[in-house]
Amino acid sequence: MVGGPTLASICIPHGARKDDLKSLYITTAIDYANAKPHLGHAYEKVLTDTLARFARRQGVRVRFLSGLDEHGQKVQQSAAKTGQSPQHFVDGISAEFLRLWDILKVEPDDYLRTTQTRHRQVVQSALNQLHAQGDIVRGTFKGFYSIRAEQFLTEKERQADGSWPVIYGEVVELTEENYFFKLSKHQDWLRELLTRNPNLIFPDFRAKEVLGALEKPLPDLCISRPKTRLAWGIPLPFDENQVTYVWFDALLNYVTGAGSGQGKMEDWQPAVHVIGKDILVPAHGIYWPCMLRALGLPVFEQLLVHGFWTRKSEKLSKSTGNVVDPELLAAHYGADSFRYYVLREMALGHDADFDEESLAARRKGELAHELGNLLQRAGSMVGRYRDGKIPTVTKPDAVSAAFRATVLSSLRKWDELMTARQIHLALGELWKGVQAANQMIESRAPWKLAKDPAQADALDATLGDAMAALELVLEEVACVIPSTASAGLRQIGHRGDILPRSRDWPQWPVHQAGRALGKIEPLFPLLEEDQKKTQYP
Ligand code: ME8
Repeated sequence: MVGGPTLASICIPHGARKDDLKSLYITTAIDYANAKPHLGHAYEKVLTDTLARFARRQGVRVRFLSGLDEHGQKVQQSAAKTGQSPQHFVDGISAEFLRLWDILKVEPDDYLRTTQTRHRQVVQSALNQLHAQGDIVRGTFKGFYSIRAEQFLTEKERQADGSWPVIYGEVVELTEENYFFKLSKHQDWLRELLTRNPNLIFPDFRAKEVLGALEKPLPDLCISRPKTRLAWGIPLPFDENQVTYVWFDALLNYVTGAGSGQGKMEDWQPAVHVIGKDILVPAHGIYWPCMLRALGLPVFEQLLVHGFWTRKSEKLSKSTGNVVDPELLAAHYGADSFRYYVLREMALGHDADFDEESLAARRKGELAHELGNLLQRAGSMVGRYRDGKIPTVTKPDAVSAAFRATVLSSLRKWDELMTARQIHLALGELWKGVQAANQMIESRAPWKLAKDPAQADALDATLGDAMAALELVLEEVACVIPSTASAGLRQIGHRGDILPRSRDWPQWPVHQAGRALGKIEPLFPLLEEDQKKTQYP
Protein backbone atom coordinates (compact mmCIF):
# COMPACT_ATOMS: atom_id res chain seq x y z
CA MET A 1 0.00 0.00 0.00
CA VAL A 2 2.58 2.51 -1.06
CA GLY A 3 1.50 6.04 -0.19
CA GLY A 4 -1.85 4.92 1.26
CA PRO A 5 -2.83 4.92 4.89
CA THR A 6 -1.07 2.29 6.96
CA LEU A 7 -2.88 0.08 9.39
CA ALA A 8 -1.20 1.97 12.21
CA SER A 9 -2.35 5.36 11.00
CA ILE A 10 -5.92 4.13 10.66
CA CYS A 11 -6.06 2.52 14.06
CA ILE A 12 -4.32 5.03 16.30
CA PRO A 13 -6.92 6.33 18.71
CA HIS A 14 -7.00 10.07 19.23
CA GLY A 15 -4.15 11.23 21.41
CA ALA A 16 -2.51 7.81 21.60
CA ARG A 17 1.09 7.10 20.78
CA LYS A 18 2.07 5.16 17.70
CA ASP A 19 3.80 2.49 19.70
CA ASP A 20 0.64 1.91 21.76
CA LEU A 21 -0.22 -0.47 18.98
CA LYS A 22 2.77 -2.69 19.58
CA SER A 23 1.72 -6.12 20.62
CA LEU A 24 3.45 -9.10 22.11
CA TYR A 25 2.31 -12.71 22.12
CA ILE A 26 4.43 -14.45 24.75
CA THR A 27 4.23 -18.11 25.74
CA THR A 28 5.81 -20.54 28.18
CA ALA A 29 6.60 -24.18 27.48
CA ILE A 30 3.63 -26.34 28.44
CA ASP A 31 4.68 -28.52 31.35
CA TYR A 32 4.32 -32.29 31.30
CA ALA A 33 1.37 -33.29 33.41
CA ASN A 34 3.17 -36.33 34.77
CA ALA A 35 4.29 -34.96 38.15
CA LYS A 36 4.02 -31.94 40.45
CA PRO A 37 5.58 -28.62 39.40
CA HIS A 38 9.23 -28.07 40.34
CA LEU A 39 11.66 -25.15 40.55
CA GLY A 40 12.40 -25.20 36.79
CA HIS A 41 8.70 -24.92 35.96
CA ALA A 42 8.22 -22.15 38.50
CA TYR A 43 11.19 -20.14 37.26
CA GLU A 44 10.06 -20.24 33.65
CA LYS A 45 6.53 -19.14 34.50
CA VAL A 46 7.70 -16.34 36.83
CA LEU A 47 10.15 -15.18 34.16
CA THR A 48 7.48 -15.08 31.46
CA ASP A 49 4.98 -13.42 33.77
CA THR A 50 7.56 -10.74 34.58
CA LEU A 51 8.33 -10.11 30.91
CA ALA A 52 4.60 -9.86 30.18
CA ARG A 53 4.05 -7.38 33.04
CA PHE A 54 7.08 -5.35 32.00
CA ALA A 55 5.87 -5.14 28.39
CA ARG A 56 2.44 -3.98 29.60
CA ARG A 57 4.15 -1.31 31.67
CA GLN A 58 5.93 -0.22 28.48
CA GLY A 59 2.54 0.25 26.84
CA VAL A 60 2.60 -2.95 24.77
CA ARG A 61 -0.60 -4.94 24.25
CA VAL A 62 0.24 -8.39 25.58
CA ARG A 63 -1.19 -11.86 25.28
CA PHE A 64 0.43 -14.29 27.69
CA LEU A 65 -0.22 -18.01 27.23
CA SER A 66 0.78 -20.92 29.44
CA GLY A 67 -0.50 -24.45 29.83
CA LEU A 68 -0.04 -28.16 30.32
CA ASP A 69 1.16 -30.94 28.04
CA GLU A 70 -1.20 -33.76 28.91
CA HIS A 71 -0.77 -36.52 26.32
CA GLY A 72 1.88 -39.10 25.62
CA GLN A 73 3.66 -42.04 27.07
CA LYS A 74 5.05 -40.36 30.19
CA VAL A 75 1.61 -39.20 31.28
CA GLN A 76 -0.03 -42.50 30.39
CA GLN A 77 2.55 -44.37 32.47
CA SER A 78 2.31 -42.02 35.47
CA ALA A 79 -1.48 -42.31 35.44
CA ALA A 80 -1.26 -46.10 35.25
CA LYS A 81 0.99 -46.16 38.32
CA THR A 82 -1.67 -44.39 40.36
CA GLY A 83 -4.43 -46.60 38.99
CA GLN A 84 -6.31 -43.59 37.62
CA SER A 85 -7.55 -42.93 34.12
CA PRO A 86 -5.21 -40.56 32.27
CA GLN A 87 -7.88 -37.84 32.14
CA HIS A 88 -8.60 -38.08 35.85
CA PHE A 89 -4.88 -38.05 36.56
CA VAL A 90 -4.14 -34.93 34.49
CA ASP A 91 -7.14 -33.14 36.00
CA GLY A 92 -5.49 -33.60 39.40
CA ILE A 93 -2.06 -32.48 38.17
CA SER A 94 -3.53 -29.45 36.45
CA ALA A 95 -5.14 -28.34 39.73
CA GLU A 96 -1.69 -28.51 41.37
CA PHE A 97 -0.08 -26.39 38.68
CA LEU A 98 -2.88 -23.84 38.77
CA ARG A 99 -2.63 -23.58 42.54
CA LEU A 100 1.07 -22.81 42.27
CA TRP A 101 0.49 -20.13 39.62
CA ASP A 102 -2.07 -18.56 41.87
CA ILE A 103 0.36 -18.52 44.79
CA LEU A 104 3.21 -17.14 42.67
CA LYS A 105 0.98 -14.55 40.98
CA VAL A 106 1.73 -15.98 37.58
CA GLU A 107 -1.22 -14.61 35.66
CA PRO A 108 -1.46 -15.78 32.04
CA ASP A 109 -4.34 -14.54 29.92
CA ASP A 110 -5.09 -18.12 28.96
CA TYR A 111 -4.12 -21.54 30.27
CA LEU A 112 -4.23 -24.23 27.67
CA ARG A 113 -4.51 -27.93 28.37
CA THR A 114 -3.79 -30.15 25.39
CA THR A 115 -6.78 -32.38 26.25
CA GLN A 116 -9.15 -29.49 25.51
CA THR A 117 -11.45 -29.79 22.49
CA ARG A 118 -10.23 -26.50 21.00
CA HIS A 119 -6.71 -27.93 20.88
CA ARG A 120 -7.71 -31.31 19.46
CA GLN A 121 -9.48 -29.48 16.66
CA VAL A 122 -6.37 -27.45 15.80
CA VAL A 123 -4.12 -30.51 15.84
CA GLN A 124 -6.49 -32.50 13.65
CA SER A 125 -6.97 -29.70 11.19
CA ALA A 126 -3.19 -29.15 10.96
CA LEU A 127 -2.74 -32.88 10.37
CA ASN A 128 -5.43 -32.91 7.69
CA GLN A 129 -3.89 -29.93 5.94
CA LEU A 130 -0.38 -31.38 5.93
CA HIS A 131 -1.66 -34.80 4.85
CA ALA A 132 -3.66 -33.27 2.00
CA GLN A 133 -0.62 -31.25 0.92
CA GLY A 134 1.50 -34.39 0.86
CA ASP A 135 3.67 -33.19 3.73
CA ILE A 136 2.65 -36.16 5.86
CA VAL A 137 3.23 -39.57 4.36
CA ARG A 138 2.96 -43.17 5.50
CA GLY A 139 6.18 -45.03 6.11
CA THR A 140 7.91 -47.76 8.02
CA PHE A 141 9.68 -47.16 11.28
CA LYS A 142 12.28 -49.64 12.41
CA GLY A 143 14.02 -49.56 15.76
CA PHE A 144 14.81 -51.16 19.10
CA TYR A 145 11.88 -51.26 21.47
CA SER A 146 11.81 -51.85 25.22
CA ILE A 147 8.75 -53.84 26.16
CA ARG A 148 9.08 -52.94 29.82
CA ALA A 149 9.50 -49.17 29.27
CA GLU A 150 7.11 -49.27 26.30
CA GLN A 151 9.38 -47.04 24.26
CA PHE A 152 11.76 -47.03 21.34
CA LEU A 153 15.41 -46.75 22.32
CA THR A 154 18.10 -44.86 20.51
CA GLU A 155 21.77 -45.65 20.13
CA LYS A 156 22.44 -43.15 22.93
CA GLU A 157 20.84 -45.53 25.40
CA ARG A 158 22.99 -48.47 24.34
CA GLN A 159 25.89 -49.39 26.65
CA ALA A 160 29.53 -49.50 25.56
CA ASP A 161 29.43 -53.32 25.20
CA GLY A 162 26.42 -53.09 22.87
CA SER A 163 23.86 -54.34 25.41
CA TRP A 164 20.89 -52.33 26.72
CA PRO A 165 20.64 -51.20 30.38
CA VAL A 166 18.72 -53.71 32.51
CA ILE A 167 16.02 -51.14 33.35
CA TYR A 168 14.71 -51.64 29.82
CA GLY A 169 14.10 -55.38 30.29
CA GLU A 170 13.65 -57.28 27.06
CA VAL A 171 14.59 -55.21 24.00
CA VAL A 172 13.30 -56.30 20.58
CA GLU A 173 13.74 -54.99 17.09
CA LEU A 174 10.39 -53.73 15.89
CA THR A 175 9.00 -52.51 12.61
CA GLU A 176 6.01 -50.23 12.71
CA GLU A 177 3.83 -48.56 10.11
CA ASN A 178 3.66 -44.87 10.97
CA TYR A 179 3.20 -41.43 9.47
CA PHE A 180 6.08 -39.08 8.81
CA PHE A 181 6.24 -35.32 8.48
CA LYS A 182 8.65 -34.26 5.74
CA LEU A 183 11.17 -32.23 7.65
CA SER A 184 14.07 -32.61 5.29
CA LYS A 185 12.69 -30.34 2.62
CA HIS A 186 12.85 -27.35 4.99
CA GLN A 187 16.46 -27.84 6.03
CA ASP A 188 18.11 -25.30 3.69
CA TRP A 189 15.40 -22.71 4.34
CA LEU A 190 15.83 -23.08 8.10
CA ARG A 191 19.59 -22.80 7.97
CA GLU A 192 19.31 -19.62 5.98
CA LEU A 193 16.58 -18.21 8.19
CA LEU A 194 18.70 -18.67 11.32
CA THR A 195 21.82 -17.32 9.70
CA ARG A 196 20.06 -14.21 8.46
CA ASN A 197 18.13 -13.52 11.66
CA PRO A 198 20.56 -13.71 14.55
CA ASN A 199 17.87 -12.43 16.95
CA LEU A 200 15.53 -15.31 16.30
CA ILE A 201 17.10 -17.22 19.17
CA PHE A 202 18.20 -15.62 22.43
CA PRO A 203 20.91 -15.89 23.71
CA ASP A 204 22.76 -16.06 20.40
CA PHE A 205 25.04 -18.92 21.44
CA ARG A 206 21.96 -21.15 21.46
CA ALA A 207 21.34 -20.49 17.77
CA LYS A 208 24.67 -22.17 17.09
CA GLU A 209 23.34 -25.36 18.67
CA VAL A 210 20.49 -25.44 16.18
CA LEU A 211 22.76 -24.62 13.26
CA GLY A 212 25.10 -27.38 14.42
CA ALA A 213 22.23 -29.89 14.36
CA LEU A 214 21.38 -28.73 10.84
CA GLU A 215 24.77 -29.74 9.52
CA LYS A 216 23.65 -33.37 9.20
CA PRO A 217 20.75 -34.30 6.91
CA LEU A 218 17.46 -34.15 8.81
CA PRO A 219 15.50 -37.38 9.01
CA ASP A 220 11.74 -37.05 8.48
CA LEU A 221 9.81 -36.85 11.73
CA CYS A 222 7.64 -39.73 12.83
CA ILE A 223 4.46 -37.99 14.01
CA SER A 224 2.21 -40.90 14.92
CA ARG A 225 2.10 -43.90 17.19
CA PRO A 226 -0.07 -47.00 16.78
CA LYS A 227 -2.96 -46.96 19.24
CA THR A 228 -2.09 -50.48 20.32
CA ARG A 229 1.11 -49.13 21.81
CA LEU A 230 -0.01 -45.69 22.99
CA ALA A 231 -3.67 -44.90 23.42
CA TRP A 232 -3.34 -41.54 25.21
CA GLY A 233 -3.13 -39.02 22.39
CA ILE A 234 -5.07 -37.19 19.71
CA PRO A 235 -6.27 -39.64 17.03
CA LEU A 236 -5.04 -39.02 13.49
CA PRO A 237 -8.06 -37.77 11.53
CA PHE A 238 -7.10 -39.90 8.54
CA ASP A 239 -6.16 -43.13 10.36
CA GLU A 240 -8.10 -44.15 13.43
CA ASN A 241 -5.52 -46.72 14.44
CA GLN A 242 -2.91 -44.07 15.16
CA VAL A 243 -2.52 -41.23 17.64
CA THR A 244 -0.43 -38.06 17.27
CA TYR A 245 3.14 -37.99 18.58
CA VAL A 246 3.16 -35.85 21.71
CA TRP A 247 5.62 -33.19 20.46
CA PHE A 248 3.67 -32.57 17.27
CA ASP A 249 0.57 -32.16 19.43
CA ALA A 250 2.31 -30.01 22.09
CA LEU A 251 3.97 -27.48 19.77
CA LEU A 252 0.64 -26.66 18.17
CA ASN A 253 -0.61 -25.37 21.54
CA TYR A 254 0.90 -22.04 20.55
CA VAL A 255 -1.47 -21.84 17.59
CA THR A 256 -4.53 -22.96 19.58
CA GLY A 257 -3.87 -20.36 22.26
CA ALA A 258 -3.15 -17.44 19.93
CA GLY A 259 -5.44 -14.45 19.53
CA SER A 260 -8.84 -15.21 20.96
CA GLY A 261 -7.68 -18.65 22.11
CA GLN A 262 -10.57 -20.17 20.18
CA GLY A 263 -8.35 -22.54 18.25
CA LYS A 264 -8.43 -20.71 14.95
CA MET A 265 -5.41 -21.23 12.76
CA GLU A 266 -5.72 -17.70 11.37
CA ASP A 267 -5.33 -16.25 14.88
CA TRP A 268 -1.67 -17.24 14.93
CA GLN A 269 0.63 -14.34 15.67
CA PRO A 270 4.43 -14.78 15.73
CA ALA A 271 5.21 -15.36 19.39
CA VAL A 272 8.10 -15.03 21.77
CA HIS A 273 8.40 -18.59 23.12
CA VAL A 274 10.09 -18.85 26.51
CA ILE A 275 11.58 -22.34 26.83
CA GLY A 276 14.35 -24.22 28.63
CA LYS A 277 17.57 -25.21 26.90
CA ASP A 278 16.66 -28.92 26.81
CA ILE A 279 13.75 -28.39 24.43
CA LEU A 280 15.49 -26.17 21.89
CA VAL A 281 17.05 -28.89 19.72
CA PRO A 282 15.25 -30.44 17.97
CA ALA A 283 11.71 -29.54 19.09
CA HIS A 284 11.50 -25.72 19.08
CA GLY A 285 14.56 -25.00 16.98
CA ILE A 286 13.84 -27.46 14.15
CA TYR A 287 10.41 -29.13 14.24
CA TRP A 288 8.46 -26.00 15.11
CA PRO A 289 9.69 -23.57 12.44
CA CYS A 290 9.33 -26.31 9.82
CA MET A 291 5.78 -27.09 10.98
CA LEU A 292 4.84 -23.41 10.83
CA ARG A 293 6.27 -23.06 7.37
CA ALA A 294 4.52 -26.16 6.08
CA LEU A 295 1.25 -24.84 7.49
CA GLY A 296 1.80 -21.55 5.67
CA LEU A 297 2.13 -19.60 8.93
CA PRO A 298 4.83 -17.02 9.71
CA VAL A 299 7.64 -18.22 11.91
CA PHE A 300 7.80 -17.21 15.60
CA GLU A 301 9.26 -13.88 16.70
CA GLN A 302 11.86 -15.37 19.02
CA LEU A 303 12.86 -18.38 21.06
CA LEU A 304 13.92 -17.11 24.45
CA VAL A 305 15.96 -19.93 25.89
CA HIS A 306 16.68 -20.04 29.60
CA GLY A 307 19.19 -22.21 31.40
CA PHE A 308 18.73 -24.87 34.04
CA TRP A 309 18.57 -24.69 37.79
CA THR A 310 20.85 -27.10 39.57
CA ARG A 311 21.50 -27.80 43.23
CA LYS A 312 25.06 -28.11 44.44
CA SER A 313 25.82 -28.17 40.71
CA GLU A 314 23.76 -31.29 40.17
CA LYS A 315 20.71 -31.84 38.06
CA LEU A 316 17.44 -31.55 39.98
CA SER A 317 16.01 -35.01 39.92
CA LYS A 318 13.54 -37.02 41.89
CA SER A 319 15.76 -40.05 41.83
CA THR A 320 18.57 -38.28 43.69
CA GLY A 321 16.04 -36.61 45.99
CA ASN A 322 17.33 -33.08 45.40
CA VAL A 323 14.09 -31.59 44.13
CA VAL A 324 13.17 -28.08 45.23
CA ASP A 325 9.50 -27.39 45.88
CA PRO A 326 8.61 -23.82 44.91
CA GLU A 327 5.39 -23.95 46.91
CA LEU A 328 7.27 -24.71 50.11
CA LEU A 329 9.67 -21.83 49.45
CA ALA A 330 6.85 -19.39 48.68
CA ALA A 331 5.03 -20.42 51.85
CA HIS A 332 8.12 -19.78 53.93
CA TYR A 333 9.71 -16.73 52.32
CA GLY A 334 6.75 -15.26 50.47
CA ALA A 335 5.94 -15.55 46.77
CA ASP A 336 7.53 -12.21 45.89
CA SER A 337 10.80 -13.07 47.62
CA PHE A 338 10.89 -16.28 45.61
CA ARG A 339 10.18 -14.38 42.38
CA TYR A 340 12.83 -11.79 43.18
CA TYR A 341 15.41 -14.42 44.06
CA VAL A 342 15.06 -16.51 40.91
CA LEU A 343 15.18 -13.47 38.64
CA ARG A 344 18.03 -11.75 40.49
CA GLU A 345 20.10 -14.90 40.77
CA MET A 346 19.89 -16.37 37.29
CA ALA A 347 21.47 -14.63 34.31
CA LEU A 348 18.81 -15.29 31.67
CA GLY A 349 20.10 -17.94 29.29
CA HIS A 350 22.66 -19.43 31.67
CA ASP A 351 22.43 -22.06 34.39
CA ALA A 352 22.23 -21.15 38.06
CA ASP A 353 22.62 -23.05 41.28
CA PHE A 354 19.76 -22.94 43.76
CA ASP A 355 20.92 -22.03 47.24
CA GLU A 356 18.39 -21.40 49.96
CA GLU A 357 20.86 -19.41 52.05
CA SER A 358 21.22 -17.00 49.19
CA LEU A 359 17.43 -16.70 48.86
CA ALA A 360 17.19 -15.93 52.59
CA ALA A 361 20.07 -13.44 52.38
CA ARG A 362 18.61 -11.56 49.41
CA ARG A 363 15.25 -11.41 51.14
CA LYS A 364 16.77 -10.09 54.33
CA GLY A 365 19.24 -7.72 52.66
CA GLU A 366 17.94 -6.34 49.38
CA LEU A 367 14.23 -6.72 50.04
CA ALA A 368 13.65 -6.25 53.77
CA HIS A 369 16.63 -4.11 54.72
CA GLU A 370 17.13 -1.94 51.64
CA LEU A 371 13.69 -1.61 50.06
CA GLY A 372 11.43 -2.37 53.03
CA ASN A 373 13.36 -0.19 55.46
CA LEU A 374 13.43 2.72 53.06
CA LEU A 375 9.67 2.75 53.02
CA GLN A 376 9.36 2.27 56.75
CA ARG A 377 11.87 4.89 57.74
CA ALA A 378 10.80 7.54 55.29
CA GLY A 379 7.12 6.75 55.81
CA SER A 380 7.27 6.95 59.57
CA MET A 381 9.14 10.27 59.40
CA VAL A 382 6.49 11.68 57.06
CA GLY A 383 4.05 10.59 59.76
CA ARG A 384 6.02 12.10 62.59
CA TYR A 385 7.23 15.36 61.05
CA ARG A 386 4.67 16.13 58.34
CA ASP A 387 1.42 14.83 59.71
CA GLY A 388 1.40 11.83 57.33
CA LYS A 389 1.30 13.98 54.20
CA ILE A 390 3.99 13.90 51.53
CA PRO A 391 5.62 17.36 51.66
CA THR A 392 5.84 19.60 48.63
CA VAL A 393 9.40 20.25 47.53
CA THR A 394 9.24 23.90 46.55
CA LYS A 395 12.92 24.52 46.01
CA PRO A 396 14.92 21.38 45.22
CA ASP A 397 18.42 22.11 46.53
CA ALA A 398 21.68 20.84 45.07
CA VAL A 399 21.58 17.61 47.11
CA SER A 400 18.07 16.98 45.87
CA ALA A 401 19.00 17.64 42.24
CA ALA A 402 21.94 15.24 42.42
CA PHE A 403 19.83 12.58 44.12
CA ARG A 404 17.07 12.86 41.53
CA ALA A 405 19.60 12.57 38.71
CA THR A 406 21.01 9.38 40.27
CA VAL A 407 17.60 7.76 40.63
CA LEU A 408 16.48 8.73 37.13
CA SER A 409 19.68 7.39 35.68
CA SER A 410 19.24 4.08 37.51
CA LEU A 411 15.70 3.86 36.11
CA ARG A 412 16.92 4.44 32.56
CA LYS A 413 19.55 1.74 32.94
CA TRP A 414 16.96 -0.62 34.43
CA ASP A 415 14.79 -0.05 31.38
CA GLU A 416 17.64 -0.64 28.95
CA LEU A 417 18.73 -3.82 30.69
CA MET A 418 15.18 -5.17 30.98
CA THR A 419 14.69 -4.52 27.28
CA ALA A 420 17.95 -6.38 26.63
CA ARG A 421 16.63 -9.22 28.86
CA GLN A 422 19.37 -8.85 31.41
CA ILE A 423 16.89 -9.03 34.26
CA HIS A 424 19.41 -9.85 36.98
CA LEU A 425 21.53 -6.81 36.06
CA ALA A 426 18.46 -4.62 35.62
CA LEU A 427 17.44 -5.35 39.21
CA GLY A 428 20.94 -4.48 40.36
CA GLU A 429 20.60 -1.08 38.63
CA LEU A 430 17.19 -0.40 40.12
CA TRP A 431 18.59 -1.16 43.53
CA LYS A 432 21.21 1.55 43.04
CA GLY A 433 18.28 3.97 43.22
CA VAL A 434 17.08 2.35 46.44
CA GLN A 435 20.57 2.47 47.93
CA ALA A 436 20.97 6.10 46.90
CA ALA A 437 17.73 6.93 48.73
CA ASN A 438 18.90 5.24 51.90
CA GLN A 439 22.25 7.05 51.71
CA MET A 440 20.53 10.36 51.04
CA ILE A 441 18.40 9.95 54.17
CA GLU A 442 21.42 8.89 56.19
CA SER A 443 23.50 11.87 55.14
CA ARG A 444 20.73 14.49 55.37
CA ALA A 445 19.70 13.15 58.80
CA PRO A 446 16.08 14.35 58.76
CA TRP A 447 15.79 13.62 62.50
CA LYS A 448 18.27 16.49 63.01
CA LEU A 449 16.67 18.75 60.39
CA ALA A 450 13.33 18.35 62.18
CA LYS A 451 14.74 20.06 65.25
CA ASP A 452 15.55 23.27 63.38
CA PRO A 453 12.63 25.22 61.83
CA ALA A 454 15.10 27.00 59.52
CA GLN A 455 15.72 23.61 57.87
CA ALA A 456 12.07 23.01 56.95
CA ASP A 457 12.75 23.11 53.20
CA ALA A 458 15.63 20.66 53.52
CA LEU A 459 13.40 18.33 55.56
CA ASP A 460 10.67 18.57 52.93
CA ALA A 461 13.16 17.80 50.19
CA THR A 462 14.53 14.78 52.06
CA LEU A 463 11.15 13.23 52.73
CA GLY A 464 9.49 14.28 49.46
CA ASP A 465 12.37 12.95 47.40
CA ALA A 466 12.49 9.66 49.28
CA MET A 467 8.76 9.16 48.67
CA ALA A 468 9.08 10.04 45.00
CA ALA A 469 12.00 7.64 44.54
CA LEU A 470 10.00 4.89 46.22
CA GLU A 471 7.07 5.49 43.94
CA LEU A 472 9.27 5.35 40.84
CA VAL A 473 11.01 2.18 41.94
CA LEU A 474 7.88 0.36 43.12
CA GLU A 475 6.03 1.05 39.88
CA GLU A 476 8.88 -0.55 37.97
CA VAL A 477 9.69 -3.47 40.23
CA ALA A 478 6.00 -4.42 40.28
CA CYS A 479 6.65 -6.73 37.32
CA VAL A 480 8.98 -8.76 39.54
CA ILE A 481 7.27 -8.46 42.95
CA PRO A 482 3.67 -7.57 42.05
CA SER A 483 1.92 -8.01 45.40
CA THR A 484 4.55 -6.27 47.52
CA ALA A 485 4.99 -3.41 45.09
CA SER A 486 1.26 -2.70 45.07
CA ALA A 487 1.10 -2.93 48.86
CA GLY A 488 4.06 -0.53 49.13
CA LEU A 489 2.49 1.90 46.70
CA ARG A 490 -0.75 1.91 48.68
CA GLN A 491 1.22 2.66 51.84
CA ILE A 492 2.58 5.78 50.19
CA GLY A 493 -0.89 6.89 49.16
CA HIS A 494 -0.81 5.62 45.56
CA ARG A 495 -3.75 3.54 44.29
CA GLY A 496 -1.44 0.58 43.89
CA ASP A 497 -2.47 -0.26 40.34
CA ILE A 498 0.22 -0.47 37.71
CA LEU A 499 -0.61 1.45 34.57
CA PRO A 500 1.49 1.89 31.43
CA ARG A 501 4.19 4.51 31.83
CA SER A 502 3.52 8.05 30.72
CA ARG A 503 5.11 9.11 27.50
CA ASP A 504 7.78 11.20 29.19
CA TRP A 505 8.87 8.50 31.65
CA PRO A 506 11.01 8.68 33.75
CA GLN A 507 9.89 11.98 35.22
CA TRP A 508 10.20 13.03 38.82
CA PRO A 509 6.69 12.73 40.32
CA VAL A 510 5.25 16.02 41.48
CA HIS A 511 1.62 15.02 41.74
CA GLN A 512 2.12 13.40 45.08
CA ALA A 513 2.73 16.59 47.08
CA GLY A 514 0.28 16.74 49.97
CA ARG A 515 -0.85 13.18 49.39
CA ALA A 516 -1.73 11.33 52.57
CA LEU A 517 0.11 8.10 53.35
CA GLY A 518 -1.66 4.87 54.21
CA LYS A 519 -0.70 2.67 57.12
CA ILE A 520 3.03 1.98 57.08
CA GLU A 521 3.82 -1.70 57.61
CA PRO A 522 6.88 -3.84 56.90
CA LEU A 523 6.89 -5.04 53.29
CA PHE A 524 9.07 -8.02 54.13
CA PRO A 525 8.55 -8.82 57.81
CA LEU A 526 11.56 -10.47 59.39
CA LEU A 527 11.17 -14.22 59.56
CA GLU A 528 10.75 -15.69 62.99
CA GLU A 529 13.84 -17.81 63.03
CA ASP A 530 15.59 -15.32 60.77
CA GLN A 531 17.07 -17.78 58.32
CA LYS A 532 18.72 -20.04 60.91
CA LYS A 533 16.48 -22.87 59.79
CA THR A 534 16.40 -23.57 56.09
CA GLN A 535 14.07 -25.80 54.10
CA TYR A 536 16.99 -27.27 52.15
CA PRO A 537 20.02 -27.40 54.41
O1 ME8 B 1 9.60 -30.24 28.19
N1 ME8 B 1 15.63 -25.58 35.34
O2 ME8 B 1 7.87 -30.26 29.70
P1 ME8 B 1 8.69 -30.30 31.08
C1 ME8 B 1 14.99 -24.73 34.51
N2 ME8 B 1 6.12 -30.71 27.84
N3 ME8 B 1 14.00 -25.11 33.68
C2 ME8 B 1 13.65 -26.39 33.66
C3 ME8 B 1 14.25 -27.35 34.51
C4 ME8 B 1 15.30 -26.88 35.38
N4 ME8 B 1 15.94 -27.70 36.21
N5 ME8 B 1 13.67 -28.53 34.27
C5 ME8 B 1 12.73 -28.33 33.30
C6 ME8 B 1 8.41 -30.29 28.46
N6 ME8 B 1 12.72 -27.03 32.95
C7 ME8 B 1 7.39 -30.31 27.34
C8 ME8 B 1 7.35 -28.93 26.71
S1 ME8 B 1 6.40 -27.15 24.94
C9 ME8 B 1 5.51 -27.22 23.51
C10 ME8 B 1 6.41 -28.80 25.54
C11 ME8 B 1 11.87 -26.40 31.91
O3 ME8 B 1 7.63 -30.35 32.13
C12 ME8 B 1 11.99 -27.09 30.56
O4 ME8 B 1 13.16 -26.67 29.92
O5 ME8 B 1 9.71 -31.37 31.05
C13 ME8 B 1 10.74 -26.63 29.87
O6 ME8 B 1 10.92 -25.38 29.26
C14 ME8 B 1 9.74 -26.53 31.02
O7 ME8 B 1 10.50 -26.54 32.23
C15 ME8 B 1 8.75 -27.69 31.04
O8 ME8 B 1 9.46 -28.90 31.11
